[in-house]
Amino acid sequence: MALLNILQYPHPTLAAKAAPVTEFNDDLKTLAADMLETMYAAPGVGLAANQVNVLRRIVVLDVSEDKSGQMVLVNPEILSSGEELVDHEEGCLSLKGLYEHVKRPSAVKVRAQDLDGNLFEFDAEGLLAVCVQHELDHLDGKVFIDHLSRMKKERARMKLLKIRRKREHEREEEA
Ligand code: GNR
Ligand code: NI
Repeated sequence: MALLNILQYPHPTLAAKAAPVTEFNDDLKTLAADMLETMYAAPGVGLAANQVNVLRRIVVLDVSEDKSGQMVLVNPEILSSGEELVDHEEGCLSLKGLYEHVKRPSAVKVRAQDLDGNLFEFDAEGLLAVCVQHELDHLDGKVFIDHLSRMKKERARMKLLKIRRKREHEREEEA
């Protein structure tokens, strides 16, 4: 098991499209285990392979409060989305410290493969639905602020720079 480095926006890998997984081998299982460990350590409720510099369609998730809900989605797809939209405040391990409201369908039907390549489907709502959509966006090179209007996105980018400057300053004070 190993902790992986989480890329920070705007790293180019975060803007790239991940390719489908075609080989369900031990490397894939190791990567998924490392991604879960990295997600829990962060801590976060989801992680997409792009965020650890791997351009393959792999997502790990756990929206439970006691680490009991871990999921690995390989080649995930949204089969259908509900009509209703909900507004949820999102954060991202690749835009640390930034939180913005994003509107998305409140429910989605998902199809994915497991680590052995077996297909499965599930219905997601609530935080799981938000998270699944957030992670699938990553696989297509999209981050949550890409859902904002140009003006709000620009403001969010400025906020992020400010957060990073403040962090850097605090780190200097400590040293
Ligand atoms: O840990 C995370 N929390 C979160 C909160 C609201 C909406 C989406 C997320 S996903 C995020 C982890 C992450 O960056 N996954 O890509
Ligand atoms: Ni994210």
